[in-house]
Amino acid sequence: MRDIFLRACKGEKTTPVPVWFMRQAGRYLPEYQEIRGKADFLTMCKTPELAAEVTLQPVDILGVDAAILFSDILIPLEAMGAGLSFKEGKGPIISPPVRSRKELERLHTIEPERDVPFVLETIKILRKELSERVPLIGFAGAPFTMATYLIEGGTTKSFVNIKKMLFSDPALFRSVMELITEVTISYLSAQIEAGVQAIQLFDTWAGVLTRHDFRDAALVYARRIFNALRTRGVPMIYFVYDGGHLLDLTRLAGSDVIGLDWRTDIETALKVLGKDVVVQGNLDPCLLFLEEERLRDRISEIIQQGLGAKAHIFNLGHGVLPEIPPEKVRLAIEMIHELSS
Ligand code: 1CP
Repeated sequence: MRDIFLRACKGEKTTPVPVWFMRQAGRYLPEYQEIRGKADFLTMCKTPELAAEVTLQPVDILGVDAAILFSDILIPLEAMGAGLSFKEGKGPIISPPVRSRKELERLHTIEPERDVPFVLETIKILRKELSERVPLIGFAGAPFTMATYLIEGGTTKSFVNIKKMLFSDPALFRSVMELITEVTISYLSAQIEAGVQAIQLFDTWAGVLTRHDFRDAALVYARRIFNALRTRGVPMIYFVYDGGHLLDLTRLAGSDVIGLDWRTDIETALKVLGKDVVVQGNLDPCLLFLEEERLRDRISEIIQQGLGAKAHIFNLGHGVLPEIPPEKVRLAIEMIHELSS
């Protein structure tokens, strides 16, 4: 198996640097669109053959060094008893949102084999298909990010409902977080038992918190998850989007790898994190619109900065956008391999 991704996770400087992209399976790929044209998004997530097929597409088409399970961070919320739907062009809807203890009491912990069997089946298919190729990454949303969807009822710009609960009813907020944390530990444990070889915790919205509140409302729960999973022996990645002001704190969560969004360049991040850290990132996804030579310069700059870390996994600073031409994504991956060889 091509194992440079796993070796880098463990702190080895590899030649070339491994690369995978967040949302590498998705709407920018015509091959994804073709399957998506026949099945809605949730059906794709819940049909192991389809989920496995789109997971493999970027491995076949782009030559990435790791596959990431095709699913969504919101899948466990439905398994906990929340209503989940995706409105075309509008994003996810959680109905009803959880804003009282009574609403929380309708939710429950999960038994992954019973409640999300399709995720485990997808992982088993993928491990067979990928055996001699690249490792498989599993993932979950971090508790704060999951709680934003549960409490807001969907995507939000203001985060007013979750912050209102955090500050006006901290006991209820804690109960929500404890339930999600417990669910996430059993969900990720089941993914590891089914065969994922690394895991990433996505904290997409924790960046809306001050340092003070990040510690109490996000970090403690993420740390609990990493602590619980450490003995399982798979590398763990913590990605806080828009978390430049939180970098020293994210390190305290105890993951093996720190994911960086594009706002903080690696050199600056390492001044805060120290050099004894494995970093993942962090090309601004929109830089993939650059013409080839300029893109090469920007990729090269990131690779150079990554050399200052203990090890570096190349990624985007957030997901691939649907507007990016797939040839450009493929070209970027070739360049990353070439420039780090
Ligand atoms: O085809 C479609 O219309 C669905 C688009 C789509 C896709 C391809 C959604 C809806 N989710 C996904 C897949 C997905 N989501 C993956 C698959 C693996 C891969 O990376 O290739 C992963 C890891 C996620 C994780 C995810 N979902 C996050 C965390 C990462 C991030 O992007 O910050 C979040 C926040 C979500 C929620 C979500 N899923 C989908 C939408 C439209 C949203 C809402 C985003 C928002 O609230 O703004």
